[in-house]
This record gives sequence, structure tokens and C-alpha cells, in this order.
Amino acid sequence: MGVSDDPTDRPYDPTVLDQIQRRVLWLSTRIVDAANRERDTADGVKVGGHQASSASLVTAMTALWFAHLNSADRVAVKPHASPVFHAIQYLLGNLDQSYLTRLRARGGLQSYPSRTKDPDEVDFSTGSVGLGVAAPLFAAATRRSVDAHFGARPRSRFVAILGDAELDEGNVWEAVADPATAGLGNVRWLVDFNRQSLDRVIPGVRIAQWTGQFEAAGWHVVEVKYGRRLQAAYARPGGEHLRAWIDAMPNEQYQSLFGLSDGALRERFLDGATGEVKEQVADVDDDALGPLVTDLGGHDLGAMLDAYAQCDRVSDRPSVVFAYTIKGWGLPIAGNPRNHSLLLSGEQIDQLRDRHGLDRDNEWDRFTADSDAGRLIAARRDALARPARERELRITVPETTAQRTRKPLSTQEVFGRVLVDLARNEQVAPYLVTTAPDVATSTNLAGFINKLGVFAPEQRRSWDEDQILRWAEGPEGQHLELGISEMNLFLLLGQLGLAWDLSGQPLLPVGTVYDPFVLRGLDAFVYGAYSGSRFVVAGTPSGVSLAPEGGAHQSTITPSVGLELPGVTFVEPAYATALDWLLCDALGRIAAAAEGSSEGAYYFRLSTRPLDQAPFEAARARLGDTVLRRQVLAGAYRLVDAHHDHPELREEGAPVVHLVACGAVLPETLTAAGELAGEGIAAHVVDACSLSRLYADWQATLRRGVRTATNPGVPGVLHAAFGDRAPVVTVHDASSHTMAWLGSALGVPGVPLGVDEFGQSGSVHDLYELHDLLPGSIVNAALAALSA
Ligand SMILES: Cc1ncc(C[n+]2csc(CCOP(=O)(O)OP(=O)(O)O)c2C)c(N)n1
Ligand SMILES: [Mg+2]
Repeated sequence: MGVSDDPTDRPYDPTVLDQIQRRVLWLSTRIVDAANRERDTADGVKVGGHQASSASLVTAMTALWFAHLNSADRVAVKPHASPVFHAIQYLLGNLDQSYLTRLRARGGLQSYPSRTKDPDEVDFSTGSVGLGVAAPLFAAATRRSVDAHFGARPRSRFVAILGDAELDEGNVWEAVADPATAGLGNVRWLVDFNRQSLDRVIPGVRIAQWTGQFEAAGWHVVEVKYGRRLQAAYARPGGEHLRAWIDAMPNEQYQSLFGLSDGALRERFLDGATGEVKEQVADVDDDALGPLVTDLGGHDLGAMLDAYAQCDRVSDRPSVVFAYTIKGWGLPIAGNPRNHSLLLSGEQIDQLRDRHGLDRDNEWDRFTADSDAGRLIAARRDALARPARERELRITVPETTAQRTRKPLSTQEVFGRVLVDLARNEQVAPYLVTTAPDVATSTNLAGFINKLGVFAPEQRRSWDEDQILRWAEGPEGQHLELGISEMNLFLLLGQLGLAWDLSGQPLLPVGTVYDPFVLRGLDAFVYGAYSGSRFVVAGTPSGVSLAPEGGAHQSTITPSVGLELPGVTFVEPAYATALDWLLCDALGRIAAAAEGSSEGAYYFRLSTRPLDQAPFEAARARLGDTVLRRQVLAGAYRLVDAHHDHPELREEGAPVVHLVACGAVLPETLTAAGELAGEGIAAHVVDACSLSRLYADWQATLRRGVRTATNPGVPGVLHAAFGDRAPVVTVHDASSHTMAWLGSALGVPGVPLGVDEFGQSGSVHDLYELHDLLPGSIVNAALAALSA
């Protein structure tokens, strides 16, 4: 690419920008230094931070924030460049100076950019490499659909700044390949192409492969390879030999030049070179040769700004810029193959401070307001100021869609019905958006899709006259279909759930996935939860209850994920009305978006096993809707009260046991309770429809006790559902471990039943028998619990 030397092409004075980038380099290096050399953590654990990875991006990020971005743009920053980001925010006046010495301290600057925990405004959390790269792509896909439904908002560029080794993560390519991300002309990826990862200099020259992959996916690729000095050398007669020599040089050889000087550098550089190449550098002094042959474009402000401008001229597809950089640029550790976690010594820091013309009294200062840099920064601060965004949707989500049925129903079927009913609700429907990784129809989203259509940027002609499923695609569609990538599902859900912030429009996102494959998207699920995103995801079908499907399709550890993941509420209802209440409530909470709430995402684990609804209707008649709904939302209710059904057992003082079940296994549990009653044992049945809420309530009570050194009681929810103090049997179509804590929570003996092996194909009966989930086993477990 050509570098324009005409300063009138650019609105900023290059010498001022250069002054700013030097300060950014100093501050980002010193932020890490202070955390490591000046803070006593008293625990012997290294603090760390990444001076080399940060330095690598100083030029590219200075050019972005001080000469390119505007207030509508949103940026994901490479995890290990967080010190550069914070240094920039500090210079812009968006971060108090006190934070600069608090990198990686509690309440200070987080190790990696964090939306929810950093003191300055982070658009995308990053840290698990690859995810922060893909997130802006899905934010842009979200924006495309938001613009189509709610009117175009000021155009944003969605930028990801990534390390070159992040391209090794498969999720990056899943995101690039999905048709849902095609044609997003407002996406920019900026690759910090320093040819080093954590362990090593990346072997070989991979740029051609990567360029080919991006181009095959329809991306616009820009390479910023050489700086001005090298470009000038190439332009001399015979300069093409020099260029060909450097172009073909293996990374390892090129990288080794950074540690050398003078004669040794010349010798290494020319190792194996032809006479023509030698001739090209014959007149270059020894001390000028190093700076010349290592003059890469990623450290040339003008070259970077030109690359950004070049991307802006391409509006019909995403752009990726490969900026050739030096890991550790401007530091004594530049290009060192081991520099990923190297830290400058005190002496090196002193020398660097000197070189930047600073001393201990002014080393943390901002530029003064009356300096050229100060004036530029003040103008940039104004240009980057963002309007406030509204989190909340001011709508009323109904408490129920009043599902009525006489026939047995599965939760998966009810889920589809509730969404269809909400799609008819004029207040709620506009904000609903569904998504699935090629499982929309098999997870019961077909009804919703029939009503609200599939999103496509342009109207597409349908060639298929299906009477049952109308797959109409166009800008009005509210279902976003993905290819089979659960990573992409959770990345998209995560971004849909942040649309209030990143696209100025709160939404009600709902995704579906086969429950076992929640694990396939798990890191992106964690990422969404950590980012504070709000959405509903339904994992269905689940457990061994999907019986004939068998084997690895049987999820057993997913409830643990739902229960243990912060920011996620796990819900596994069994009955239609309970699911209806819980789903409406979840969407209502997403709409209300209470700030500071610990609940963000809702994970519904569903089943295709049809269940008779009569037992729930009986509990409803006994408790009334108000009490029952309150208990369902709190996480557990007494489905069967043995003393109510069999008053004689109470009168006789019969032994009492609690059978607690979750989801599809309730029929067997009810039968077991009946059999126990026949044997003179009062077995109450509790439906634990949200283990998360039960567990959270128990923990909150315990923690209060721990923190105030008082005896914790039984929390309210458990008290309401369990009343009597009696042994428990837990029954779950999932790992027996998931509910095994209930005995402790209630302070009674407990016997957990569940699925602790990889599954078989078979009928529900066959498989419940195999895993001791039939009524006979539950009865035996109850007897064991009673005798414990
Ligand atoms: C998913 C994941 N795996 C591993 C790591 C540990 N890790 C952090 S940085 C890094 C290498 C990054 O290299 P690159 O992206 O090229 O960044 P650079 O520091 O060279 O700029 C690794 C393996 C991580 N943060 N996330
Ligand atoms: Mg790298």
C-alpha cells in the first residue's frame, strides 16, 4: 500500500501524534512497571502485565484514538494491550491518575479489558484470546438487524484489535465463515502482526494463508508492511532485491535481528543473501542498518492512518489490516523471542524515562492544556464523547401467556408456544429476536419463525412452498439463523444482550441449542455472562430423556454449568405453567434490566418428554396461583404435600421424606411418592424448577452467617418448599452431583440419584432403569435416606 507523505492529507500534525505515541509507550510501560516493582502484595505471587505486547500496539492505537475514531465507534482491545488502552483513556482525561499505579490491584485496572470491572469505559471485554476478536463482528451483525428494525442510527465502526496468534483460535474462523457475518462493511480487524506468540516466534510465513482465508470469506485485506525508510530504500535502483530478500526471510531469522547491533546485525541480515542485496546496504552505516531493516509499517503513524482510510473506502465487506509490528517496540526487549512476559528492570526504566525527557516528578503527567498535544487531545476528547444509553425497555411483559392443555406436553413444546404467544403481543414482539445454530426447527422455533420471519439484509425470494414452515427471509425477519456453531450462537447472544449499549437499542434475545452442545459454546457463554449480557438460552432436548438419540447427545454436566456460572440463572421446569411463568418473568427482568442485578442470562434446560399436567394443576388448586407462582419463581414448590393427600399419615406420625426432582423425571418421582404412601411413609414431592435460585438463596444465608459470625438458618425459599425437617432424595436427569448439596442446605441426610455415566440409546424406561431413576429405585433411596 502507498504511504501518503502529504501532511495536508491528514488533519493531524504527525509530530504531535508522534509525541503522543511516545507518551503512550512510556505510560503503558510504566503502568506495568509500577504494579510489579512498587507494590507490595505480600503474597509472593508475581503480578505480571505485558510490556512487550503493549508496546507492539502503541502506534496503531495512538493513530486510532487520536486521529481516527469517533464517538459512535466501538473497539475491542487485545487483552495484553490493556495498559495501552488505559494510558490512552488517562491522556484523554477519562481515567483518574490514581489508577495508573493500580494495575491488577483489587478495584484497580483489570488485567484485561473488562466491561463490568474496569473504571473507564470498555466496549468489549477480552482475555480469552479469539473471543474479543469475534465479538465486534457479532455486535455489527446485531447493529445491522437493529438498524433494519428500529431505523438507522449513527454509523459505527466495530473494531477488533487482535494479536496475530489469536488467529490460531478456531472460533475466529467460525465467526468469519458464518453467512450471518457476511458483508458487514463497518467491521475492521486490526492484526498486531508481530510474528510472536507467547512461547515463540511463529514459525514460517503465514500471511499468505491468512490473507487467502480472509479473501475467500469475502473480506477486504490490507497489509501495512514497511515504514517510510524501507519504502524509500526499495524505491532506489535495485531496491527490489532488498525487498525480495526481506519478504522471503523466515520470521525466526528476521526476528533475531532485533537483539543484534552493528557488524553482527549486518552479518546475520546478509546470511545467505545475494551480491545484489549486499550492494543495496553497502552504503548504509552500521548503526543505521538496524533501524532501516526493522522499519515496519505498524510503527509508522502515517501508514496506519492511510490503512484505516483505505478501509473506510470499502463499505460492502469487512476489512482486516495486517500491521507489521515489533513486539516490545521502543523497549530494550524489542523482538526478543522470550519477551512475552519479560519486564524491564529498574535501571532500564530509569533509562527509558530519561530518553522520554521525563523525570520522577512529572513522569505521570498529562500534556498541559496549552501545548499542541494538549489541544489535540482536548479536541479528541470532545469528538469521542458518547451520549448516554438507555438500558431499560419500557414495556410490560405479561406474567403469563396462559397455556391451557389437557394432553401431556413437553417443556420444549411449551417453550415454542409461549414464544408464539409473545410474538402476538404488540408491546413485546418488536423486541424479541431469536437465534439458533441450525437447530431452530428441531428446538421448536418454527412457530415463531412462521410469524416473525428470518432476518436477511435484503429480501430473498423463497423457492419453497412449505405449508408447515414459512422460511421467509428479509429485513423484517426477527430470527437470526446461524450455521452449526455453538460458539457463534453464544457470541451472538452475548452481543444481542448488549445491544442497549453497543447499538442503542435494548432487545429481548432468545437462543436455542441442543443441550449437550452448550458445552461446545461454553467459553463464549462464559464470555457473555462476564460481559454482563442479558439473554435467554434454551438447551433442548437434554439428558437421557431424549432417550433414543443416545450416547454423546445426552447432557449430564450442563446443569452444573448453569448453576455455577456467575451471571446465569439456571431454570429447569417440568410443567407448562411453571415454564410459562418463568420464561415471561425472565424476559420481564431482561426488559427491566435492573442495574447491579446479579442475574443476567437465563438458561432453560428443556426436554422433549411429554408430561401429564394434572399434578401441577392439583398443586395449583391446593396453593392458589399467587402463592404457587411466587414459589415457582423462587426456585421450588411442593408439588405433592403427602399430609394433604394422606391426612392419616400425619395423624399416625408416619416417617417423612422429601423427594426433590428437577425436570423430566417428575413422573417417576410422583409414582415413588405414591408407593411410599402405600408403605406408610409420607413422601412430599418438591419440584426444584430453578436450582440456581435455591442455591443462591442458601449461599446468601450462609455468607451472612460467615460474615457476621452468626448461626445461619434455613433460607426462606427452602423453608417454604420443604417445611418439615426430613431426609431428602434428589432425582435429576443429570449428574447426581448437581443436587447433592441439598441435604447439607437442609441439614438432613440426602441420597442423590442421577446420571453419572455416558449414555446408551434406548427408551426412556430402559434408560431410567439403567441409571436408577425408576420409581423402585427412588423408593429404595428414600428408605436409605430414612435409615441414615
Ligand atoms: C484462550 C486462551 N488461551 C491461552 C491464553 C494465554 N495467552 C495469552 S497471550 C497468548 C499469546 C498471544 O499471542 P498474540 O496474540 O500474538 O499476542 P502478542 O502478545 O504477540 O501481541 C497466549 C497463548 C489466553 N489468554 N487465552
Ligand atoms: Mg503476536
